Amino acid sequence: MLLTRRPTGLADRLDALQEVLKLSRERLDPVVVADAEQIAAKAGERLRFGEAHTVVALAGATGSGKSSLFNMLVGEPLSTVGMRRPTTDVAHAAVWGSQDATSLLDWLEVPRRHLLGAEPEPELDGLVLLDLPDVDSVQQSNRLEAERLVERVDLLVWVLDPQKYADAALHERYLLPLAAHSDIMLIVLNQVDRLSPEARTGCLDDLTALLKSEGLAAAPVLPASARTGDGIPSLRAVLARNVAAKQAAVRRLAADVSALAERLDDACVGTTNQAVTAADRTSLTGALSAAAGVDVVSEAVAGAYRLRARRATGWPVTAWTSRLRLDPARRLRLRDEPSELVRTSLPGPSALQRAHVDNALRRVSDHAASGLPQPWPQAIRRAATSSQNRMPDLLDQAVAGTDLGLGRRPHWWRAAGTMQWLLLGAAAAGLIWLGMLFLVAWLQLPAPPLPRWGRLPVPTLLLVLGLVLGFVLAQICGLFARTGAARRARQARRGLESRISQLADEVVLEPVERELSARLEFCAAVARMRG
Ligand SMILES: Nc1nc2c(ncn2[C@@H]2O[C@H](COP(=O)(O)OP(=O)(O)OP(=O)(O)O)[C@@H](O)[C@H]2O)c(=O)[nH]1
Ligand SMILES: [Mg+2]
Repeated sequence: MLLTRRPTGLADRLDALQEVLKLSRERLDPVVVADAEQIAAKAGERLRFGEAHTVVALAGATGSGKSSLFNMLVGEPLSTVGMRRPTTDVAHAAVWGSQDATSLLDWLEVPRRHLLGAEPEPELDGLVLLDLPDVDSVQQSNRLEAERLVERVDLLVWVLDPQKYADAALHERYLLPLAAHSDIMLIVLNQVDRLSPEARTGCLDDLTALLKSEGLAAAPVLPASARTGDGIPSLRAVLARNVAAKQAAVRRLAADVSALAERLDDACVGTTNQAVTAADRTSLTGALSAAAGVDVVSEAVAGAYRLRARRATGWPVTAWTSRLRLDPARRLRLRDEPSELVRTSLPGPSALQRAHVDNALRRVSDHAASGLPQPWPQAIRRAATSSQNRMPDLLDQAVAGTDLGLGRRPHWWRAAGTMQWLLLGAAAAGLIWLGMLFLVAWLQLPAPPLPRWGRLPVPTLLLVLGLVLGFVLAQICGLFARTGAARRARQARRGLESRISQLADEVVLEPVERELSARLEFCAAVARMRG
């Protein structure tokens, strides 16, 4: 029954609404967001005026007798009751009691006010009764004024008459959408003096059944007559109970929040365990790695290693040619010291690689959004693709910022290089020595003593061993260099892939996961809005 149950935790429900609002902006339909903002703002404003007053509106179609009932309740012909339809075009307020309702009426924007004082009806102290223009008016301004106040008041008294009580326009446009507000609604079937007792019962039964079918069973139906005064004491008693309870404002706002939660709940149907799968993560990282040119880069790392090893450890007799060749890492402007601030000269992703990235992004968002209602699929897709245009730059930065190991020179290069020069030096010494011997022999001078090692002359040994060992050392170093290059390439690939998977997390997967958790938070907050 009207206003006997206390809605609990309106403050918590309004907090939940604020949270929903935060999560809704940029995600939900702007119309719904605007409605939610309006309800939140209205709640804040209405609660600021406190619960001392209960604002009740007499609403309904033209000629139903709103102004007549208003006058009846006030006890004076304050509002014009006329033959001309519609009669009332601006809302009119009557205030019972001594408490100042000026600011509340200013907020309601009702300038026509009548103050009745506390006497002679103390039980209605705090009642602010509004006579509204007709909600179904041919005058648009009347309709807007009535609708504006229907949105703001604490308690709605719908005044129907025997001719138009089932009027489809009124029911579809106002009563049906207010089903969640039946707790703060009262239906008065006015002008019952015009009905025979049987017709009156039939009419009331019919109206009650109609309201029930519209989900408004909780709204009490009172028969009344503004002409004979029939039913007015009951109406006055219901109003007095509500005024005394001082709960109508809170209940109205609670009903607004509930109705809004009902609308928002559309976004919360469906399964709740969506996540980015490991397979999607792997395929995205794979597509991004390919687009970043990981193959080309690791190939260049291996090539640079081999070339640099040859320059450092190769047989000096032939290794000088390696200095003429361009370093593959330098050619791609891959720095020894990684820095995200410089660009490489990698060619950028091909059309095919871009298409693979697009597919991987679509797979991630499709899986994450599967089974979810709008706006989540759209929000998730937007999150997944938010960095799509910047992706080539981001990938290049990732490559430039990865330590590819190009700055590291293995110790054995230096040792082998030194050894190569020593061997070359020995060969050169042997050669010069032999040359001197040849000159001495040619000049027919006595041969100097020739040291031997076993049966072999030392200079010959120096020349031959210097050359042969240098050559052999170069071959061994070449073998090591090939293994080293393959290892470096693998390390570079691992480094790049982990950097790129980090990038995928940052710019794709985390934004998608943020949307999924936003959805969970949103739905939890919507549930809390219901109280
Ligand atoms: N018989 C009878 N006539 C009524 C009753 N209530 C109102 N009327 C008449 O119905 C007509 C319209 O009444 P109003 O009070 O002006 O109706 P309203 O709902 O304020 O109409 P608008 O201001 O145009 O929206 C008037 O002629 C009233 O005398 C009633 O209970 N019984
Ligand atoms: Mg009127």
